[in-house]
Amino acid sequence: MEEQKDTNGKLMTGAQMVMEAFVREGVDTIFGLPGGANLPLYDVLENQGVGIQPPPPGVEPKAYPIKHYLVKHEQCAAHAADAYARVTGKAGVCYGTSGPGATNLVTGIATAMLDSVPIVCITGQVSSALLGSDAFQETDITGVTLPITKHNFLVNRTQDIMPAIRQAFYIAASGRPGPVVVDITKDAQNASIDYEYDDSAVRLPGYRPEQHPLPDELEDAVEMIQSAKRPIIFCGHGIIKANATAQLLEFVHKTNIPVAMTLLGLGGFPATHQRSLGMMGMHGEAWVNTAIQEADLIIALGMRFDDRVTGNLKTYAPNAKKIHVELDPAEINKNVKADLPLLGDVREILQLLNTRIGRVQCDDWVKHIDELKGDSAVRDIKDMPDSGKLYAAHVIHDLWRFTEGKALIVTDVGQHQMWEAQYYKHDHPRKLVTSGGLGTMGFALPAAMGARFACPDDEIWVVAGDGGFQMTAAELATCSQEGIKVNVAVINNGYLGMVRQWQQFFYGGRYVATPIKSPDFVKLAEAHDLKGIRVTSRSEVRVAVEQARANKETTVVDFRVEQEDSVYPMVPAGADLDKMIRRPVPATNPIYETGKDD
Ligand SMILES: Cc1ncc(C[n+]2csc(CCOP(=O)(O)OP(=O)(O)O)c2C)c(N)n1
Repeated sequence: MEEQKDTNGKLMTGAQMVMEAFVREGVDTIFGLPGGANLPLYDVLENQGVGIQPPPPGVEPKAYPIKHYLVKHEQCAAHAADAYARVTGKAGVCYGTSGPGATNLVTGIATAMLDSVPIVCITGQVSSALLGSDAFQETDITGVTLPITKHNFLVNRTQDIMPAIRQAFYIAASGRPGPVVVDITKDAQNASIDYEYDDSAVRLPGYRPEQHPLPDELEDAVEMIQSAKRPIIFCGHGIIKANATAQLLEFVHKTNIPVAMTLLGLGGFPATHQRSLGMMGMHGEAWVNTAIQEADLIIALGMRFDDRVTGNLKTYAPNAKKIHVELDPAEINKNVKADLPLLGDVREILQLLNTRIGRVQCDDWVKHIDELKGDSAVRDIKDMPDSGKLYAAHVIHDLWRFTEGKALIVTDVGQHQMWEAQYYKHDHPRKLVTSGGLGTMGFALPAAMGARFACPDDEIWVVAGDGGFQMTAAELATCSQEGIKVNVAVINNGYLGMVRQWQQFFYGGRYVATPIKSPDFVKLAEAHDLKGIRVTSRSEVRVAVEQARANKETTVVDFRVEQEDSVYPMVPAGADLDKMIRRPVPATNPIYETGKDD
């Protein structure tokens, strides 16, 4: 390609353009791993920051004000970018080289897609002359990621780089957010051209991310809400994404309607609020699921009626009219028929409703739900006397107490994830990072690294199972190399616990391929120049938490918990929502042994 001058009289390469676009998009952190096809993008990171945008005061003129963090596996780069986005609300960025680098990103991309998280993944691609020739490390990554991205681009001309990246950030973050891949051929990264930055608003014909409800629909909603006798509000992930917690609180204070949360909605409404009912669904609170089946109105805010939330659709909330507030038209009537869809930004819609709404006469209903709690407290394992045994619920409950509910928790996937949801009471949004939709084991540790850079002042705890932790435990080396401080609580039960639980309940207790042997996690931490602590009884939990907090380096706490405990309640997959398997009451439960109280 013919070389030309840029607007400052300097040549600009495609790789420099990527960085220039990043600076303008406010990118400060990239997670990735280099290879042949993205080397120009790496070289420019530290050596050629001399583009059209001068660096801010105090920054070396030859370096861009962007820090790259080297991971051990590209999947982890995508998870780190994902968590960065979940806690900041702005797009996270990751890099992978062509071929295996790009395909390693796939699980992270799918995780972000299922939870509507904005990430921009830049992959290196073989040079354009080699495209389609099965060149070394060539993979059609735009083809591979088509169903798991909101959009993707293959860029093989330098002049197309800047527009593609600007569009990628716009698409990733606007409307219902999601991941975008920009695959850039190596020759496009290397070539230099003259370029004038176009800072006009990105316009994409046919893409209309904004929706607004009609005034008539709002009036209908007010009427339905005002005349309800047994209403429930559902707080979904959309509340957190739209930063609508304050508007939801106002709505609840005005109407007095109780609120149930989805897993990803936890923290969108304060867990300790008087009107908070807790989580719904497969491992939701028993009284919540029962109340949903008895409700006469559901006001669903920014959620998508996932099968883990509804159970059997045929019998789901049979008496309830449904108002579904949602940004993505594709979600309306997808799983559950909406009597009144309100399309638009949930924050804006709540603001509009708040100007029209008043108190709803549902005191009897609130009292009834309280009664539904019935014997739940006596079944609650956290309230049992200390029998000398350590239960996962104890660990999470104590972690909540000792961190005063203020830590940012990043979970993996499995039983521990559900116990976290039940026992760590989140009062603030963006303080729980968890893979809800895809349920990706291995997510937690790399995601915690991303959260670390997004929230340097937060106390961060990974809560992971012994199975999932081992999937990405190599990132302990990244924590060590990059000086990343997080605390890791491994809920070590010697099993792929959630699958073991399914085998116990539904496969006659035949534990095929679920018992697992793990390394000594204390030694594993020490092998990475990090700290490790082992805990085998409840009385040791406090000291371990305090020590981990005090250590400067990442600390792994190996909590050796009861091996065959299960998460209750449980709605078997596809069963009616109120047909739950309950934790046996203590006297009849063989796993309890009475011991002296502490
Ligand atoms: C990548 C991936 N593979 C398989 C699964 C299926 N799966 C869901 S939970 C689970 C067990 C998790 O075990 P562990 O990490 O030890 O956590 P625990 O359930 O014991 O808390 C498995 C295998 C998954 N969610 N993700």
